Amino acid sequence: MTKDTVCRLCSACCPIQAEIKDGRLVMAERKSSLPQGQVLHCPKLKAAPEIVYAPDRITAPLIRNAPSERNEFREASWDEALNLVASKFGQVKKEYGAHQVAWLRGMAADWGAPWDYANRLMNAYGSPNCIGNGSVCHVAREMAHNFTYGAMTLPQPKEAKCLVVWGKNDRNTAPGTFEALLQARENGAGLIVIDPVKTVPAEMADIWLQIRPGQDGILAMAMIREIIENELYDAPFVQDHCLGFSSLQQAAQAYVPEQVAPGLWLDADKIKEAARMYARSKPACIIDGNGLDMQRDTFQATRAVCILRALTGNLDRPGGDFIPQPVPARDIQLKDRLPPDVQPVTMDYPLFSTFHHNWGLHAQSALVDAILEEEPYPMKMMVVQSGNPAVTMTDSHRVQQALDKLDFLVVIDLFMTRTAKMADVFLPAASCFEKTQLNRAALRNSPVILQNQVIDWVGQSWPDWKITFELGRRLGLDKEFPWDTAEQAIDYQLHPSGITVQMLRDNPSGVRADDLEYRKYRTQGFATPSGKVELFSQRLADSGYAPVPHQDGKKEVKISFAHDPKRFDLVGISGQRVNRFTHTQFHTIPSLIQNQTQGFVHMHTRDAQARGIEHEDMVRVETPRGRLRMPVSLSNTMHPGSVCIDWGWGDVHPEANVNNLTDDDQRDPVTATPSNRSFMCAVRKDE
Ligand SMILES: Nc1nc2c(c(=O)[nH]1)N[C@H]1C(S)=C(S)[C@@H](COP(=O)(O)OP(=O)(O)OC[C@H]3O[C@@H](n4cnc5c(=O)[nH]c(N)nc54)[C@H](O)[C@@H]3O)O[C@H]1N2
Ligand SMILES: Nc1nc2c(c(=O)[nH]1)N[C@H]1C(S)=C(S)[C@@H](COP(=O)(O)OP(=O)(O)OC[C@H]3O[C@@H](n4cnc5c(=O)[nH]c(N)nc54)[C@H](O)[C@@H]3O)O[C@H]1N2
Ligand code: SF4
Ligand SMILES: [Mo]
Repeated sequence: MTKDTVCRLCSACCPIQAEIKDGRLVMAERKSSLPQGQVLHCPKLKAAPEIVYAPDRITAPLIRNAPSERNEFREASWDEALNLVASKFGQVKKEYGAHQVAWLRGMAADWGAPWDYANRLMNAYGSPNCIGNGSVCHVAREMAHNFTYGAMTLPQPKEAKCLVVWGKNDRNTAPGTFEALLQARENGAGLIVIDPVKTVPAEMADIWLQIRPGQDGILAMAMIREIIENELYDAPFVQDHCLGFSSLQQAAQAYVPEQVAPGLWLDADKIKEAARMYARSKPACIIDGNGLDMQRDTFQATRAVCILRALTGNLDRPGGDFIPQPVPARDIQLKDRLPPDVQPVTMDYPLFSTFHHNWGLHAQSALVDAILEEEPYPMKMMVVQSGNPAVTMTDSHRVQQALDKLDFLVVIDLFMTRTAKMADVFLPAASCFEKTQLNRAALRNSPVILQNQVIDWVGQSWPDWKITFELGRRLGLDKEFPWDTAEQAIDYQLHPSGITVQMLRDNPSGVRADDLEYRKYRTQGFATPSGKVELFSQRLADSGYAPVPHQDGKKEVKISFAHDPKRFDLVGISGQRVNRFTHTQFHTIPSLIQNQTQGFVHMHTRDAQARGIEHEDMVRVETPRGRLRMPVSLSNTMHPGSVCIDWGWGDVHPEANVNNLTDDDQRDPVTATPSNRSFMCAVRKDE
């Protein structure tokens, strides 16, 4: 039997068809508008049955044997495990206050309804500390879009005449978008790729800017300057719909391509050519990605990229960058239930913590601060849901110290991760194929596509919604969690839209809440305080941040450990994602590891020779924070002076964790983003 659903093995949320035989998942395939031979297949999806039925998957609740015995568990019933967790929630609330319990969310259970349920539970219980990991993912980028034109745009590559791919590799991370890019290329669209690594999109590009890592804001400012100087901007749009053009023009003056090019490792002519090509091709869209995230100036750099979209008049036009049409839904987070006097631990990042009504709090580093430094108050207990912070959060050593310091740790996951090994209670979650769920991609923009349960829960595992609802009821929140099924909860949330689960099941390719509409700003303005695109932001100025990006005229962004260039002489890049893995996941799945047992440090031949390193030699990479060991792969995909380190091996190989190297002291002042992505490091042969 074939069933329609959405895959959530990574955040691309591809619509798929699952083949079910005797109640078991046997195969799954992405749906695509392309003819069979051209469809981009996903190895993770192909391995779905292996993942779902993996022998090392944990499918029963576990309780740690004794406080001193880490990673020693006994199986328990759901009743016993949940009652224990609920009693700890009660105890901490009574002795210290509810705010000393945190709920930390990774990305795997999605940021739509499952995120709302976790927030609902914590808000009703009385803790403001439900925290996501978006400061190192796209939430920081989303805030920059928001502060510029009120929403995060969706690029429309299919109809575009020119595509700018800025720090994104959809070939590996979002196959649907990559297919659209291929189609646009076939229709003759130009392609500009901005990436320090020669990726597949970079190889296909008309112009590839192999930028020095972490310097994207400077490049964007140079492109802005080139566009303004040559009057290539959309003057009527700027005049009617943008605020602060003269401030922008003034700030951009400092970024003369000839002057900034050497620091960017680029040719001035190529920068100018890219700026002109983008500005002259109408319509054009910018596909921005995680290469802009995890940088110390992520907010201002992304603002500068967003401003390019506005200057060229490409906002909310077909083939440009679409302002989404969110589906009308109930806000079910119950934020109004929080006691007004307790601040969240993320209070030092007030704009980031409040920029969106239900995105919640994503300055995850602040949680580690609170645990270790007990400021603004200590943290006694934490629930980690669908994340592996011991490996994926910045400066792993520090994070592990923090996890260790907690009185009580609950982990909701499918596998015994390095984080889970530290747990007092492990609650086994069902995989994405075992649950019906409303994802953020569906809520953020029409059409709504349902993630559908296609197989039964494996073993005694439960879907995240059920774990949250049952825990809520044990905390006395029966009224807040009246639902027995995911369907009831989704119907309640979607009520304002008139869309029901049944309608979504009847229409697996999605249901629209309203008609598609472009250039909505003509009647509605932009969702900013001024109603215009804010090239200059008074809100930022009022909070002491630069109202125009890079207005200080500095021609270099200092990345981590740049203070000691003699000792740390190479730029380390936390590797691009490969299509076989999602972060730390799947590194034990045989068909995905393909006999590879570890990651590689990708290094230019010139840098290797200078250090007496040969292909596959074992090397040590060091920063002031720590070190990792991996073999080298000699590669001309890198610029000399930079090394790309494979990401995600840290769960199976603790000594191969990129976050052993990263630094959480220096953060983007607006979004608390540390530079997990790029940092200075030293590489030498490991004798
Ligand atoms: N140095 C460096 N650091 C990074 C990154 C990087 O590129 N370099 N990337 C950053 C980014 S963008 C992100 S988003 C984060 C990701 O950080 P995490 O969210 O911590 O990433 P994962 O390793 O994917 O961990 C997800 C966990 O959820 C479990 N899981 C899978 N499905 C489900 C489910 O349905 N329910 C539950 N309860 N659990 C589930 C998986 O088994 C896995 O253990 O890492 C960030 N950190
Ligand atoms: N297969 C797979 N798919 C995934 C995930 C996964 O782990 N595996 N994770 C999901 C998640 S949570 C996310 S956030 C997305 C991320 O998806 P993408 O945004 O595509 O993320 P990456 O591939 O990490 O990085 C994109 C590109 O940025 C480049 N880059 C690195 N440093 C810089 C820089 O300083 N400047 C510029 N301009 N580019 C730079 C990298 O070389 C890389 O090619 O993918 C999602 N999809
Ligand atoms: S890219 Fe692959 S793993 Fe990610 S959602 Fe799509 S099919 Fe699933
Ligand atoms: Mo992410």
